[in-house]
Amino acid sequence: MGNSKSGAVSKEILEELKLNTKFSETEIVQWYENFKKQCPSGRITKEEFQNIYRKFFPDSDANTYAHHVFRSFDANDDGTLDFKEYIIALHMTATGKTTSKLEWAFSLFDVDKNGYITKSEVTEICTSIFKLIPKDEVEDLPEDENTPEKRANKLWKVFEKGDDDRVAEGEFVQGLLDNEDALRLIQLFHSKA
Ligand SMILES: [Ca+2]
Ligand SMILES: [Ca+2]
Repeated sequence: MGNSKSGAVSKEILEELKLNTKFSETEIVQWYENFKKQCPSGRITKEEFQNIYRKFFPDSDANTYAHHVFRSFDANDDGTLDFKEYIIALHMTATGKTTSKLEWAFSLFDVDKNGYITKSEVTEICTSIFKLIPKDEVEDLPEDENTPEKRANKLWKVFEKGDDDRVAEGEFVQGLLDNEDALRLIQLFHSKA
């Protein structure tokens, strides 16, 4: 009794997570226990992550989208998600305020991680989001949203930029905060995942 278990979350990570998220110590410890149960190695690989998404989206192709989400969560680019990356991701996507969600969305859309979003990056992510929509639901989409290109065009219009321009994080967040229609186009992933 009283001995700290080697499997427990480290003090250092605990302090950092308390600082960077709104989760309490008890919550973080609980998340950690769940995480260790589901993932004894302490790291989630991209394949494991894609498997989780496949379960959430059994009627569609979630692989490309999961690939991009994984990239946006893998802060240190080592090809796995550790507990810290996992919990920060969870915080941003599940309980974050709209602004922090949009900051995360920016990193999702910034495919090459250069700090700007181009129209081709918007098209790439819109295509991966589109693949999440089950085929029989695609038929019911409004005329101006029924292809990835149309959705990308609609989203890009929000920023009032030319096709060869680029969008910085502040412009991205502000543009979407002011536009519920565009917000809806990128929020599909919050409905189920
Ligand atoms: Ca990592
Ligand atoms: Ca970029």
